[in-house]
Amino acid sequence: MSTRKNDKTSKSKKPTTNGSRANGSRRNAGYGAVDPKIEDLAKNMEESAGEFLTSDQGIRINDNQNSLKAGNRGPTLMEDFLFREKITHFDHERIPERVVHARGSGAHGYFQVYESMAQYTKAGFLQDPSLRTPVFVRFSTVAGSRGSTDLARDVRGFAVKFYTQEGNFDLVGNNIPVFFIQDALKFPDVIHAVKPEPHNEIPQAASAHDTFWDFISLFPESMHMVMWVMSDRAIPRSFRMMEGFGVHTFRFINEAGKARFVKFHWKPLLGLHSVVWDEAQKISGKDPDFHRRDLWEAIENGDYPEWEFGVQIVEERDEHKFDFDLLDPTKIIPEEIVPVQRIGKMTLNRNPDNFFAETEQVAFHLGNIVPGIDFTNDPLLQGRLFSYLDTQLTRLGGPNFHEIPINRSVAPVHNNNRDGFMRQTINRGRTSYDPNSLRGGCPFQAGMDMSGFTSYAERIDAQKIRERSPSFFDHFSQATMFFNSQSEVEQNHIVKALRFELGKVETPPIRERMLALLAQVDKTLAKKVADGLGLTIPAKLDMPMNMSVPADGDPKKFQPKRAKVDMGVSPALSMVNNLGDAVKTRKVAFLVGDGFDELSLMEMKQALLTAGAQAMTVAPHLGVLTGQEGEVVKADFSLLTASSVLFDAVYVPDGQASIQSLMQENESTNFVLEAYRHCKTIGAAGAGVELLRAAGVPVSEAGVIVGDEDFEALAAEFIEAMRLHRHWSRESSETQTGEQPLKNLAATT
Ligand code: HDE
Repeated sequence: MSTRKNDKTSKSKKPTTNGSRANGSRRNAGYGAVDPKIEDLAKNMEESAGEFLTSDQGIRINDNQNSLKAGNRGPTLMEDFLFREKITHFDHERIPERVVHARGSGAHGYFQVYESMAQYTKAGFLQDPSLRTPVFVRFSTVAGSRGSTDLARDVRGFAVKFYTQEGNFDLVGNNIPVFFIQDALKFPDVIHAVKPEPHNEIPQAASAHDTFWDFISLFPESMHMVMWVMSDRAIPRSFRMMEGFGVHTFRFINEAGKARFVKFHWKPLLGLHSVVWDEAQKISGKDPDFHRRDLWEAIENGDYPEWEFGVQIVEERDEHKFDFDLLDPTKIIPEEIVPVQRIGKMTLNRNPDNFFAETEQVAFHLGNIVPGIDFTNDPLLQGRLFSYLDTQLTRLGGPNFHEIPINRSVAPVHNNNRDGFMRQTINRGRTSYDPNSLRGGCPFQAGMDMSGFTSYAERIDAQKIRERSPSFFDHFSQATMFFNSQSEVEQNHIVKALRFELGKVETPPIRERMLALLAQVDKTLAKKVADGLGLTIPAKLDMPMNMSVPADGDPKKFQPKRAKVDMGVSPALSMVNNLGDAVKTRKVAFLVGDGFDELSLMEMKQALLTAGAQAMTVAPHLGVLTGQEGEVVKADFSLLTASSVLFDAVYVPDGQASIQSLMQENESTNFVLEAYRHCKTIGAAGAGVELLRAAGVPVSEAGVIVGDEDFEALAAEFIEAMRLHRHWSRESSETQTGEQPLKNLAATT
């Protein structure tokens, strides 16, 4: 039973004889007219259907099976230019992976503003609700290498390139609104600490090791971010179900030149959802491409992911009215203080044609901005302005990476930059300097009234100094606010995550220093983590912290302040307050064997499809399954090729014979029991309940939906249960804190 919706994009992939795509749906992928970026990329597209095989020089190849040899058992001849070309190209197919965010997945789409933002910004793409601006988005993990698992506990990159008519605007954000460090100078340190340890390159894509926690335990400004990374935000269910944040405070500038501070947000229409840590670890084995596959399949199925674009705007006169510094990237502006205005929507509706050409070669840069948007003096932002251009020189091999199709602006490019490796542009004419008279002064500068970019004329009157502002010194208040804003279940997950991570640390003093820091955030949190580690919380913070004290400096001014400001709670920070639509696009596994009851299967399938979810059969064997009335359905997976961690919910249709055949396989009871333990919605019709009982799943528990005859009502109840995403009440207090084994579920039935 394949439940995929009509495959819109695959139709468009039919090659045409002229080598370009028959791209009706690409052209009309929501643009009305032609998407300028699709047109632009088309110039570089190649498809081989109906074509001769050629060398890179265009020579038609007659034999691609044998190298040129002296006799059919003799040595290969140096002369074989076809062999040498093919092997040489292959030998050089790899480029360096990104030093951070190496593992990523991309998609194309478009952005549209809801109404003109002219009051705040003159940015062209934020003026006209009828204008669709093409975008390319790349999601990523940070620490792992290119082939690492999607489900690592990690920050997710959320980088958006807007191909605006005024040039590219890159919003290079994350799914967490703060960062570990306040000064870009510390970036290599925090990244070296989290990456696999240098002597043995262990562990891959994991922060649970000594060097990371050694650094963190000596670096209290990271505590707010640490709370986020230990929360379920760091193990999202899908890229489509996570928020995005610009992190830094930026500026909006309007036509009159008036500036305001702005923070950028992405709000997913599917709500915020995560998996649980045990599930994440198992997915990493069963399907390390889980997030990549999810994004790809959603787009192929026509379930286009959507985010609303949000802004928090602060008047310049209010810059100092907060308990924290707007320039400090370890702080958020709570939404309850400055609401997030949703000003537009981004839709991802097209998968890349070629992973390397697009997702791998895309180069984001925080410095790619357009008139109407500008920077602030956030020291992390300032450092990033250097890094993103610089890193591409090594990764993409020279200064011409802006010419790579995915990076190319749709706005025309004319300047006096010249030459360099792999230059594509053929600049005509005699002049490559400015001013010139030989070319009439062209290309010429644009006035501000012609979209010429002018930096915001911020007044600066200061001493050159290596110092942090004391307004950056409160490292704990917002960490405490984040922890206090979580539901009990979410708090327990943070405790478990810290017990896991610090439990993997081998050096005892690192654990102790961390407990002392956690106690600054919340004493109960620290106590629970300490209990799990079999330690007590040290009486005071180990010194020194933030170690760079200048010879003539006062060491105290570099020390963190204890949490003094009670910031209360921010309900917006809890994922359980942001459920959105937890049914749409979700995958439900139907456990089915031969002899299933057709009605109980079809009623549920139909109801799920109507609600926008997907139903997939998992069976003792692949091929087809025959129902008790003789109807056949296709098995999408066997119990060997699927696992409950890859699904959002499980349903067992009625049918005595079906249940008997399922029960012969241990995997079927594991399947439902694991789904139960991960708090997923489980349903069973008629005899299906026997499978739940055999697995030890208590049928009276929250989110376990059973029914006998009225399959329509059963389906409705099942879907209502799915809306909650998970049934956390099943996590007993013992299981939340970790060490004790799960209770014997069989005994409770
Ligand atoms: Fe990045 N970061 N970063 N970063 N970052 C890179 O640029 C850097 C930071 C983010 O999908 C690199 O092209 C410094 C914060 C994303 O291609 C590099 C600092 C945030 C991506 C770099 C930061 C980010 C990167 C590596 C501290 C969230 C992936 C490859 C000042 C707001 C973009 C590359 C993609 C990638 C430097 C901190 C987001 C080395 C120096 C804070 C989403 O230039």
